[in-house]
Amino acid sequence: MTILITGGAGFIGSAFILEWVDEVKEKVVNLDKLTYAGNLDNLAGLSQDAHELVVGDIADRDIVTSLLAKHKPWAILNLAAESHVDRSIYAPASFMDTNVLGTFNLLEVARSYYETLSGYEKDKFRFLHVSTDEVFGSLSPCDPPFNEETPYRPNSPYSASKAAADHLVRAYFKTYNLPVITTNCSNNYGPRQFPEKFIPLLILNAAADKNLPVYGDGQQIRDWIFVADHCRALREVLFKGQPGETYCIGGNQEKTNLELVHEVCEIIDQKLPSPDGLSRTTRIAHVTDRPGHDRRYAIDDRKIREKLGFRPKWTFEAGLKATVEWYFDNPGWVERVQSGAYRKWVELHYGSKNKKGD
Ligand code: NAD
Ligand code: TDX
Repeated sequence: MTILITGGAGFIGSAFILEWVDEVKEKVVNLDKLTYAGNLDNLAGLSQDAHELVVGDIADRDIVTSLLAKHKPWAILNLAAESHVDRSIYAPASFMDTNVLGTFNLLEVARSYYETLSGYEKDKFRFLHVSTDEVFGSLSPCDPPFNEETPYRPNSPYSASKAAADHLVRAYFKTYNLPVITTNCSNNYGPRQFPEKFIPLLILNAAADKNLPVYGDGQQIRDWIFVADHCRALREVLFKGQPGETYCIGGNQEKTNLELVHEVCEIIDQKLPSPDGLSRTTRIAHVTDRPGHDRRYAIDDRKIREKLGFRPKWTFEAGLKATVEWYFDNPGWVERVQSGAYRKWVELHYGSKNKKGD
């Protein structure tokens, strides 16, 4: 019994694999291109019997075809993506290559593979596509949260590329009966998240007494879910979800970005008082806003609660503390991730925002 996961060296993929190996105890084949966001440190310690890494591109038809023929997985989980909104604004092309064309290639190869299956193997097969709530666009403060019926209105090249992929996935169910399921999850946080994303960026900047860059007025709202809860939801969907359906996953923990910064500062001030004795909140720097910045995301997760019995376990307070602890306890991981390439991104992105982000 084997599953094929794509993008398993990234933040969510590695969390999923570590838990899968521990709890489900089935072998995972992990197809990952190892872009700047893919990190083998995330998977250190796994045996070759439990986890087999294949370095390659989901858009490569030959690699995907040979992996399916060799391992005959009962499920494909597609997590590989270019995932950072700001990078999609600077350079959208790789988002189209991976998120749209890569997903298209996986679907095409999966369709051919599915046609070779019969009986129990055919009934069991699933293609689980991991998507985001960003495809639904932006909510006003009083709008009801997103649910599975919300129309798609993506606003960034990233969310537009994920939306395009989601539409292809849907079409492969309607047209070819490929047993696909799509999940749309809210913002994840937790250990091993690349520090271009807001929460690890805040933790590492605060710990180093650097400025804390907040886009615009900081009143944008995100619904935060701890990564372990997202991974558990994915397992539930894989085992119990209905082909052709979509499931919204959220943490039910809406926060403005400024509230979030204050909570990170409070934890770090307690853990490591700053040399000048001032609260880290004095380092908040309002910088130029992200173009097309979505104002609010929120998830109505009634469907996954009622149909699959899933509800998140982690409170935001507990998850944030555990996340801060992890970054403090893993300076080697942090040091290796903050490579030359990452420093270049910080210079390019925050340099153009009055050098406040560093
Ligand atoms: P990440 O950027 O941390 O990891 C992405 C992984 O995909 C990396 O290991 C990278 O090397 C790999 N990859 C990139 N292009 C590839 C290609 N062409 N072929 C093979 N591998 C490739 O991303 P993440 O935060 O772990 O997100 C994983 C998935 O979950 C993405 O599809 C993302 O859209 C979705 N998602 C993320 C969040 C979030 O808050 N992080 C929320 C909802 C949905
Ligand atoms: O320096 C910053 N300052 C700031 O104010 C950064 C990096 C972000 N922000 C804001 C932008 C967002 O409102 O913080 C919020 C969160 O930003 P990100 O961590 O970049 O996440 P977001 O753009 O919301 O997208 C994330 O959640 C949905 C993931 O990156 C996506 O892959 C996922 O689909």
